[in-house]
Amino acid sequence: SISIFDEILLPTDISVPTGLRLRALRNDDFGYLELLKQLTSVGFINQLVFRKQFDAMKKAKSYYIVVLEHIESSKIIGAATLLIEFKYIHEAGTRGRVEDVVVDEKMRGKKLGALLNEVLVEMAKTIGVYKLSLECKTELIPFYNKFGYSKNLHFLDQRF
Ligand code: 16G
Repeated sequence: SISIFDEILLPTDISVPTGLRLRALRNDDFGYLELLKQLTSVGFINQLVFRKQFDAMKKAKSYYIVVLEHIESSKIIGAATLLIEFKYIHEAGTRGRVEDVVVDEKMRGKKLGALLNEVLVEMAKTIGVYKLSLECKTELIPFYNKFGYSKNLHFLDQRF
């Protein structure tokens, strides 16, 4: 199988609990979709569509989808995405966005969300982004404050 990014970028100084493995998303990780369903609507995606989207993200070279695998069951029980945007501002800098952070219901309360966030912050620093941001529900603001984020701009969206 193929990884979505070069795992050399994964930090080595963050300890992962025994029985779990931190790695990049792979093109046969269809179970990732089941996990995403715990975050929001996924809809019906077959394996072909999963692969097509994976290939597009891999080609873009800006999608760092990190997953936590439960080794014994081979299940993905946590995931988070670091997305890199290319800019002209800030001396043709890059901006990082943290997206789709989710930990399996059954695995909550083990600080795995914190682990994923620390990993993404480390990776963003290594890549050299000038800022890192995310969107979250009001009740999660105190959680994200712990990883260096503070409330700044207002976020507006429109849905189609
Ligand atoms: C949260 C996520 C965002 C995700 C969105 C999905 C984090 C930090 N934020 O805001 O990445 O895309 O939920 O919700 O994980 P939606 O389906 O309402 O857009």
